[in-house]
Amino acid sequence: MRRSCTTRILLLVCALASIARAETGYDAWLRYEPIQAASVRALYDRLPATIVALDNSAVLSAAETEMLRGIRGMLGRTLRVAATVPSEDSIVLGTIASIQRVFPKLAERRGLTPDGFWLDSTALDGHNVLIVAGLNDRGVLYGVFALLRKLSLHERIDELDETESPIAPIRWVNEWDNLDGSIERGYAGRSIFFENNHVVPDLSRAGDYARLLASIGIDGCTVNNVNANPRILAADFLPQLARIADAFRPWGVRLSISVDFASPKTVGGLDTFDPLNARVANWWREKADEIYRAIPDFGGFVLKADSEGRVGPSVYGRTHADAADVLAQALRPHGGILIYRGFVYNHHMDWRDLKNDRARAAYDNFHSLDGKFDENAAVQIKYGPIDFQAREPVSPLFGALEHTNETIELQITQEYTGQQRHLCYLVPMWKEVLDFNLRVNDGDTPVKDIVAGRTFHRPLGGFVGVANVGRDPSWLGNELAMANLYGFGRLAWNPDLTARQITEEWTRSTFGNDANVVDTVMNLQLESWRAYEGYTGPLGLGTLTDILHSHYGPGIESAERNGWGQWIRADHEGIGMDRTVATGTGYIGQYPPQVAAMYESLATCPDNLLLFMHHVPYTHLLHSGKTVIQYVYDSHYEAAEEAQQFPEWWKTLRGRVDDQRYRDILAMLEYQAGHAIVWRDAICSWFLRVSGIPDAKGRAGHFPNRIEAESMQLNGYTVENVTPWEDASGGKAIECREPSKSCSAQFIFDGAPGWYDLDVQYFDVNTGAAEFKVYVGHQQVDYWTADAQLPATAPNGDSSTRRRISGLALRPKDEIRIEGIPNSGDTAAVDYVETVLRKAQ
Ligand code: GCW
Repeated sequence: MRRSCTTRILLLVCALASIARAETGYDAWLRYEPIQAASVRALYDRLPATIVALDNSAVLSAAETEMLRGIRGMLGRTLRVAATVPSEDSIVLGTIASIQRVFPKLAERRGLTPDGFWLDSTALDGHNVLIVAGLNDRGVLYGVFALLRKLSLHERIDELDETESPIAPIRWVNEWDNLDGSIERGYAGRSIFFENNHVVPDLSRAGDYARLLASIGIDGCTVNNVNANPRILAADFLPQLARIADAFRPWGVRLSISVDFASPKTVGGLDTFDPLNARVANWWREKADEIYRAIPDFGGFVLKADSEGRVGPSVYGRTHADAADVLAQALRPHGGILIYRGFVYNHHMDWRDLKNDRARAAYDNFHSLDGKFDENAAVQIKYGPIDFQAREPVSPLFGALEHTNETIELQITQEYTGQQRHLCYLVPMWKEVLDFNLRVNDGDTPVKDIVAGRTFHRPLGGFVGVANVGRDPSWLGNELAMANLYGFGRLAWNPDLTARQITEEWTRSTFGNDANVVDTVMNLQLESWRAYEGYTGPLGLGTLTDILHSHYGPGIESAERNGWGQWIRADHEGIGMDRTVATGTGYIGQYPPQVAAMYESLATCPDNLLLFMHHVPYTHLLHSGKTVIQYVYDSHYEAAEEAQQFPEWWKTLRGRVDDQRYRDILAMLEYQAGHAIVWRDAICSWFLRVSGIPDAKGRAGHFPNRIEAESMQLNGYTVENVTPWEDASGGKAIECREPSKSCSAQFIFDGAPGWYDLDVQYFDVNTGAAEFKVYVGHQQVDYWTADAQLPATAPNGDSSTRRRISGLALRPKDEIRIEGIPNSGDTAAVDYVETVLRKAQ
């Protein structure tokens, strides 16, 4: 009695906990929201009540459990689990082979490739049978997720007969997690895998993550940073890794790891790591054998070598193929894969030499090695030749390896695209990349077909997304950013899906089927990349961010005059890298002839890549008829204005989305709107100063209603220069540098009487949490703590933040005073205040 009561209480607690947890974003697109509308429920009236799995492997059990969970959630029914096919209507899960054994009369299904599935609602032996069949177990699991997706999209399932197979075998995510628990370029908290140089004791999140991955067809996860800690291969670490693999296994996700090329020496104690040395080859072989004894379904290794300070084969004068092959051969007997990163370049390049060009590096390093990589090795190529910028042309290396397996590397974690604080939905960009026709050998050769191995009939190939989820409840630190993870998986499965299709699927399963919600969220998502590109870096310049540190806020000249090679070559007359064959670095010549001809000529080079390919004067006329400089001003003003609308669109969903996600997302979009203005002003001010050409529309450099903090009456605050200058209005901020004091800045309002928004632009550094109070006369009208975790220790474009105090009734001669209370290195810095009239009174 007592026991059953406890159990019941426990169940209730768990159920409540899962309701409470449901809207933190943790369940992402697998919410299985109850279907309320009778007309929709009626679609599933004839869904069989009984389910049977024809095998009891871990993956099939997970598939069955998922089916129960989904039907329970969406229809409120608990399916009966049968051990054998019952003599009533049923849902049957199994591999094609086992299904055909049970139903010999069933028509044969051909044409599936591994991981593919077949959904069939049919009548057999007088009963309705809903078959979820896969070529392998993983395929069955994917079939279950596909079926549940149909329910969450309110689609019919009573006349199904469809098959799907993935375009490519490699559909992996890379996580750049360090063994100490930090994550390189991770923006959502610490690692779900590691802490203190150990695997964490509780791997339930790793399992839940694998479930999310499986639901979108991802079959592999590399758990540690490509800048690999050699300890990953230490003997005592292996059992820990095996625990992660155990957590992944029911979901058909294979574990793989990044390795350090010097491991034979650092871990193995050899005196060399020369890939052509027999003892080294032997060490890798034994290491692989040892790993497979502990993890029989281990996926393989990822290797970053000779790049950004990582050691590589060049130490011994060997090639990238030599390095790849020694590892590939060790993995081969076990069916493992070696992925070699193509992101190899010299980061100490002489910027004074106008012929130097980092964009050339991947092609220059790899194309002559074509055909030298083993069959179970693949070269992993970032989509663009530089580094995950908001816009880049596709890497010419994709078209240059006809006898080598390739994977494309896309970045889900938004390193250069707003770090999940900005909404920047990348599926439209990825679609452009994947659909881009490189015209290799004058053929029809879109990137998606090349990397899938179709174009050159390669045995391997595929898609890798750098995901970097963290311990934040919403996995990526922002519920809307999860659409990038979802979209990556869907494209890796089928790159022919349209951006709209993917977005709609994600939106409906994440937020429900309310038409207003669906429209608004889809618009936000689908507009966001264009807007982000528009206010950060136009015309192919890349994201004009601080490339030396944060990769976040504006930092234009950080790209210039250093060895990193992200140069934009701006001077007083013009801007852009000349990458032509005729007069520039020759990069354009790395493309097949038709594409090269398009980029080489100013007449045919698309505007959105103009400054990536050419150096032109600011007065150069674009195809659109605008000058380059006017385009820069216009795009920044228009895109920043669009970002101001994002929170307004979202506000129309109040009451239609659960409160927590409504508030979280609103706060994020409001922050983004403010930061878009920081970007707009930084870039426009910089171009105005450097080019000396004014904005024809009179906006750049003119800020009506703005009162610079340095012009206010200051008490305790001192005026300081901000670096780079364009990151603060007027190049200056005020800071309260005496830790023991509070400081104040005040001014007299001289506008017309009315209702105003008062925007306080302040700097939120992450060393401490300063406090701010704002007064109108004697009345305190706002208070906040600057405790956001932005990537900045000083006032600059990373920390610049807008606080909007809306609905203030102001009168001429009102004294407006800001009081800043510094805290632990956070100097309560302020840039300016703007008063925006909303309604005259
Ligand atoms: O984009 C750069 C990142 C590095 C990263 C590197 C890479 C893991 O800034 O943080 O290192 O690329 O892709 O190897």
